[in-house]
Amino acid sequence: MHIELSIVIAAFNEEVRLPMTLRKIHGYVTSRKLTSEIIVVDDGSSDGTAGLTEALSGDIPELRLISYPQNRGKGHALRTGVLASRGGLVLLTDADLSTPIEELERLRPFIDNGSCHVAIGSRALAMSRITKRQPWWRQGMGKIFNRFVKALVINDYSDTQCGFKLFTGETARSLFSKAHIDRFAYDVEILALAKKNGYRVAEVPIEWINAPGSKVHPVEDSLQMLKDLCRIRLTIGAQNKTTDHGNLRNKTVILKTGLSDVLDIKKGSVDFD
Ligand SMILES: Nc1nc2c(ncn2[C@@H]2O[C@H](COP(=O)(O)OP(=O)(O)O)[C@@H](O)[C@H]2O)c(=O)[nH]1
Ligand SMILES: [Mg+2]
Repeated sequence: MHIELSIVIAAFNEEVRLPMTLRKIHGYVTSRKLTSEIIVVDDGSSDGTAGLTEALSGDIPELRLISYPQNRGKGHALRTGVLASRGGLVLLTDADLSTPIEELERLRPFIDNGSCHVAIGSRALAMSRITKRQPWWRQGMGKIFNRFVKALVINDYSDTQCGFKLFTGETARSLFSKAHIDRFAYDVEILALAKKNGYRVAEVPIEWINAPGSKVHPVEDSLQMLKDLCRIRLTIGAQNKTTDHGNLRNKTVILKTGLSDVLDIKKGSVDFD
């Protein structure tokens, strides 16, 4: 059976937030008649995440569970899920669905019209709609991290860390098969690999309704993320140069979409204009 869309969710101790998310996604794909699979990767949870996912698969036939005993991090969980996916498109989303699933329709045109291989949700563009903000300290953390990202690895994006990202299936599986970062800096590695390998990426404004119950640890996770940024810099190298990228177009193309947002398409190997 051809699967149009794989939705991959990394879940660590998500027994509270996950059931509603899965029901909403199921309702959405059913109403849009999307042939899909929803892959929940239980990242070594110690709560009922795996059990409830299994129980829900009675009501939600497209649900697939991948579970392993030890917590390895969001990057590892998504890599596992993406490499097991079969969809023509792959959507990554967080277990709390802070970006409503309907926002897929903002990302999808960039892939459907062939202008991009990847469309990433962004909370930091002029047209982003932040209905409920993260706490001030998380916003601060995000801004500081973004400065490090720009200085050390890649300076194309206003927000690398939004959990809502869409890829062509081939692109997702190819990029994640080259990736190594297990924890929260995985997005930066994927975007650096995308640029290095000539994939075109659009940063697209989305809606964000921050959900309570974040599992991110401000000190521990921030330190790990900075360590991983250094690792990405050492392994993939800085991808923030605007010259000397072989066949890559080093030019930002501004496109008008049918949704009347203005967005940036970053660096690809094929001309648009
Ligand atoms: N904190 C944490 N989250 C993980 C881990 N593995 C997978 N995740 C998932 O990564 C996503 C992070 O979302 P959340 O905690 O809401 O992060 P925030 O919205 O950035 O504060 C959720 O779907 C988690 O279940 C892990 O080891 N730690
Ligand atoms: Mg969240």
